[in-house]
Amino acid sequence: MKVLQIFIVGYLLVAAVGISAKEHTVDQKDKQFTVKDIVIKVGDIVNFRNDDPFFHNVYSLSPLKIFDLGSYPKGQSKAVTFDKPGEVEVNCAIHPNMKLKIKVEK
Ligand SMILES: [Cu+2]
Repeated sequence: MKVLQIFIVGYLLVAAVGISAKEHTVDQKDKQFTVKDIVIKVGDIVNFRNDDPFFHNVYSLSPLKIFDLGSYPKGQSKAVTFDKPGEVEVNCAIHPNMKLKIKVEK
């Protein structure tokens, strides 16, 4: 009986974690991010996919999440996990007009 209880608790924990972390995809297309604003939850992953026939270099200097994905070509995607609540502005080092705001909610 004890074994069954441990099994059920373990299953519920795995299920809870699985539900809480979502994946989102933001494309880079025609020198723009395909969305200007996105609202996600803490722990979510955003995939930045290049859909243009030239390079993009997605980065952020926002204190909440500083990252630089480097430049990568069409068809490639890089993922970032957002682990704290707040706001992040994402830009492209090659195309200064590209802007994306990510709101990370608790
Ligand atoms: Cu770009």
